[in-house]
Amino acid sequence: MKLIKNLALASVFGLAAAASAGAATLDDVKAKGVIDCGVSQGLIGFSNPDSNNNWSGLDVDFCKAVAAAVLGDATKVKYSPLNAKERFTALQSGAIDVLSRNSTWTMSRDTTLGLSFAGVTYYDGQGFLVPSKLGVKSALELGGASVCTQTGTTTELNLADYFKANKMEYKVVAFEKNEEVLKAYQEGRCDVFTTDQSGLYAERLKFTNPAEHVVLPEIISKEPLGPVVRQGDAQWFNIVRWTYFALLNAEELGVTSANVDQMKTSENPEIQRLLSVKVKNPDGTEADNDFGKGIGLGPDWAYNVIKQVGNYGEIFERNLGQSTDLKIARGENALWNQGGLQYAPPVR
Ligand SMILES: N[C@@H](CCC(=O)N[C@@H](CS)C(=O)NCC(=O)O)C(=O)O
Repeated sequence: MKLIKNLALASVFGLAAAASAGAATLDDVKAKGVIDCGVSQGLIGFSNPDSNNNWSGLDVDFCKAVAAAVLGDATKVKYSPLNAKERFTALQSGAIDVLSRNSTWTMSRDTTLGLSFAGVTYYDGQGFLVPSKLGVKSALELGGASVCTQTGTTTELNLADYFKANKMEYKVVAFEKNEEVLKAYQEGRCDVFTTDQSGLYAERLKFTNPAEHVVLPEIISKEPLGPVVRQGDAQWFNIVRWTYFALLNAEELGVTSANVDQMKTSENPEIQRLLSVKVKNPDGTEADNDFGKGIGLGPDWAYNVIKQVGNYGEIFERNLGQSTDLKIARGENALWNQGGLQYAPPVR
């Protein structure tokens, strides 16, 4: 209800509503005791509800991590399922506090919507899914194909670029709702389904016979997916950004949900700073090592995140890794010192 009201408001007042909703998100969140987090309408591994409306996924765990950092309780999240088209308006209007919904960081989204991307929680790229019976082995064989996709996404734009660059004709079959896209593809109303590669693997799991569909080898774009906040609230931006960095630093330092209590006695100064462990200075005075203050949070901000949600590696494995149906390799999402791109500045 609130969402619908706010969406209507946003369309009336446009960016004026965005500006007024821009400041002091931390105070709002503390006052209401919950974080309103925008997620997808259902994408396995990223944000997906079960039959009891319990949400899970990497994007959901990120909402939980922010709630743990800010409110000390990862369960204090209200999920707003949003389709691709409505997601940014929901954030602009103030209906949600953070958008954590497989959203690609692009220049126009970052600079013209009154919004800011806080990091890249998942490096992705766009791919194609086709029925195996078509015998297609490469995207370069797709000339003349009809392609199913969702409106309001980077997907439709990359599709146009790719076919143009390769001088191939194609027909778009686009829908606002993901379920309509999937239905059309499964009913054979298009030859190809295209989206972020992680999305292809996730959606294929919903099909009656997943093995009858293949993901083609080409990756046609960069899709850096990450959380988004309103522009103009530097403190909230820093909270969201440093929650993400805390997840990465915890993994790099070997701090996990299972060992974080023991880690409080670690002699490693980087771990001491991450967990705000008080230490003695050489002159005998005490350093509080409290970096939470800089983002308006308590000293346990990162401890609560790690204890309740785990580090980035734990989140990845739980939602996307080898123990899940998706079985996605860490690849570009490995830490920088393990051959990947995930890199966080230090806490100091
Ligand atoms: N990363 C792309 C695509 C994101 C996207 O919306 N993908 C679709 C297809 S997998 C999706 O997640 N749909 C789920 C939904 O609408 O709830 C973007 O930011 O535009």
